[in-house]
Amino acid sequence: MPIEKLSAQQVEQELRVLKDWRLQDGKLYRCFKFASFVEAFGFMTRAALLAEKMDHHPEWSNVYSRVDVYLTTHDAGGISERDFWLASALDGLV
Ligand code: H2B
Repeated sequence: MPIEKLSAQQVEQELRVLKDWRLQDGKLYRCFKFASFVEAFGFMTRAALLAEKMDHHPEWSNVYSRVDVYLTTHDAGGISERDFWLASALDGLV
């Protein structure tokens, strides 16, 4: 069963629950800030293992203690439920 892109209204509704996330450039976006590079990298390590388990991977960049995460589903050509699953799972890691 192919994963489906969510409608703009569905995305808006889901975003009401995930307070720290917003839409940016058609992707789900959150900036994670940590106390140090090591903490940021620890988060990225845990996130990478989780992403691999879920077979859904983040687009991200790291500068020192900051990790910018962008989620989208290439297979669906937009944001899907999988992005929201990963977003809440990432929230659970901090
Ligand atoms: N991650 C993300 N973020 N979007 C995808 O569409 C996606 C993925 N697809 N991880 C998966 C892997 C797919 O490319 C592989 C072949 O399962």
